[in-house]
Amino acid sequence: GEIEHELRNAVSNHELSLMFQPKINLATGALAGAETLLRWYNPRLGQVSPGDFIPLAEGSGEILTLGRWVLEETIRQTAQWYRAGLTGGHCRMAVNVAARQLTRPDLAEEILALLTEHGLPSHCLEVEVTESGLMEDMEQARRQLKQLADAGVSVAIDDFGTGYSSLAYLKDLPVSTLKIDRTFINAMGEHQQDQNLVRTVIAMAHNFGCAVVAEGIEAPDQARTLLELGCELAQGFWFARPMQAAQFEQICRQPP
Ligand code: G
Ligand code: G
Ligand code: MN
Ligand code: NA
Repeated sequence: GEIEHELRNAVSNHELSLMFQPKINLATGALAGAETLLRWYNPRLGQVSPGDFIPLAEGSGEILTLGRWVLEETIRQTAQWYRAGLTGGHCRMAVNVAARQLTRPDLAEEILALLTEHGLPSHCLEVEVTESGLMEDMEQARRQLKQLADAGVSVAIDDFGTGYSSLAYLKDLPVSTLKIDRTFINAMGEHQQDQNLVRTVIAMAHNFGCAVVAEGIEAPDQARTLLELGCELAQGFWFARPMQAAQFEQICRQPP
């Protein structure tokens, strides 16, 4: 299709950019980091949503080229902020890694080489993987994530709870963060059962030694409830929308 055709030249034509969505420490309100989100503007197609082009890129294999660009651009930008003293050990950048990237035998080496090249400490980076991404080739994923974690890169499970997968993988993987999917956060106000579900996920995460990020917080009462339930971190429109690098830099400059 036309989108796939145009996507093939997106990197070389400089059509990609990154947005940064802050993550907030719920107890203190301090900035804890950000998730980088890919954006694509094509002169013929206009702005194309990642919800539309990421699945196509996964199917065509182009996700490897896009994913490599996202990793390098995230690490380059974060290293620049790190050198400027804007993002310390408290501020970690999280990058989405697709299934097709996770099944590559040299993913971890590639990421660690980028960190070295740009002079960014490994603790400043987190990779976000989905449950379905893990399931594609569990053995390879385990190998790559272990190599990254051993080197100090954090591993987060994205969209947690939506994967219909067995939870057994949690005990075998070096996961440090669970991100509760926003559909559960959304439903929390309306149904007691959904609040119980979120409470249970938080307790389970803590039992595995993981921190919890609640995604898609859009209202202050959700933030209050999640703090009461022991959730550490929050990401959502109530706190901040995905923003350009220049705006994120401004936020980093503000005292907590
Ligand atoms: O930014 P937005 O909420 O529109 O993202 C829609 C979807 O695209 C989300 O599921 C998000 O995880 C995914 N996405 C955004 N940026 C990236 C990226 O750099 N890599 C991958 N693999 N997925 C991304
Ligand atoms: O699947 P992933 O968690 O990577 O998706 C991130 C996507 O979620 C981004 O596209 C971002 O724009 C979106 N997002 C972030 N915060 C909120 C929110 O509070 N509400 C909604 N509806 N979407 C959000
Ligand atoms: Mn994500
Ligand atoms: Na998510």
